[in-house]
Amino acid sequence: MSYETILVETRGPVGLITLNRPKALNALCDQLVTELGQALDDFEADQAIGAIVVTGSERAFAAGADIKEMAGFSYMDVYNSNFITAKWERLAKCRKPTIAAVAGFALGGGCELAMMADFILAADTAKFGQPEVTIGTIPGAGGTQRLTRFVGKSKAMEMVLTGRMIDAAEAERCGLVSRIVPAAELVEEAVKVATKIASLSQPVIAMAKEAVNVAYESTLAEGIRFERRLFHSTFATEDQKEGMAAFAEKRQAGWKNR
Ligand code: CO8
Repeated sequence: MSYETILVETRGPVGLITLNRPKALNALCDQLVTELGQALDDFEADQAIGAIVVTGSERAFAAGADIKEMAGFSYMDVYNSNFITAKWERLAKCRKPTIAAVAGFALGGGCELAMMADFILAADTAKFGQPEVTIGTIPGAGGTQRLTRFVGKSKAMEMVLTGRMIDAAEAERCGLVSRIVPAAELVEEAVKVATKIASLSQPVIAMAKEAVNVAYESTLAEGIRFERRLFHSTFATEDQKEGMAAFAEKRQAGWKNR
């Protein structure tokens, strides 16, 4: 499939999607979000792909929703079209592991998109912010919810109410990103981490991801119960037998993804 606003490639078992609207700092126009969703659908359906990396340019992961595109929308336009519909949430719905590799600006919808990935690897140049209030609106793709869960109420409130950007170091301190790497190594490092994940048992990885995500949507007791059920389920897989046998026999496991 050919795309106009993203670049799509595979690096071994990793699907790599690069947001590519350089003149608009990768602003998330409707076409880009549609194309991103299609590329994610394709990688999800491809059994050879075990993990997905989404990245942008050195200057910007994405500077938000496309302000010029949405500026003239009326209430009825956005209500009737359910603007920010399910397709904006596509990344959050992936079953395969996803990494956002962020350099430069990740603002508004760009920050929200990065937070939809399983984790964020940040370049030392990364800048995160929810500046929507400075243009007369509020975060609309999970910013008030996911950011608050990641960084806590106080910092989320300050960021959402003032639009202040935080740099990579502050983002790491407050738990928004998993770690920081030099900008020149960002994509290679993200692909390396994704390759490591993709080299493991895909169904077991999917269960681990599902269990962590439940921590955001349930009580501790429910989450622990859910985790235990999935943990027990791994003992029904061939890969649990293979992984533990390989450990005992001091050899590499040969995963069957079953
Ligand atoms: N939308 C459209 N165009 C943009 C956007 C954007 N969000 N951001 C930058 N651009 C364009 C600029 O208009 C400019 O285009 P042109 O050359 O034609 O004038 C080009 O990109 C380069 O930008 P600047 O000249 O402004 O570059 P600077 O380095 O001076 O500034 C900034 C960089 C600080 C990032 C600045 O561009 C900026 O403040 N951008 C807007 C950031 C913002 O407010 N983002 C929030 C948007 S609202 C939002 O995201 C709501 C979320 C709703 C859900 C989305 C679901 C994913």
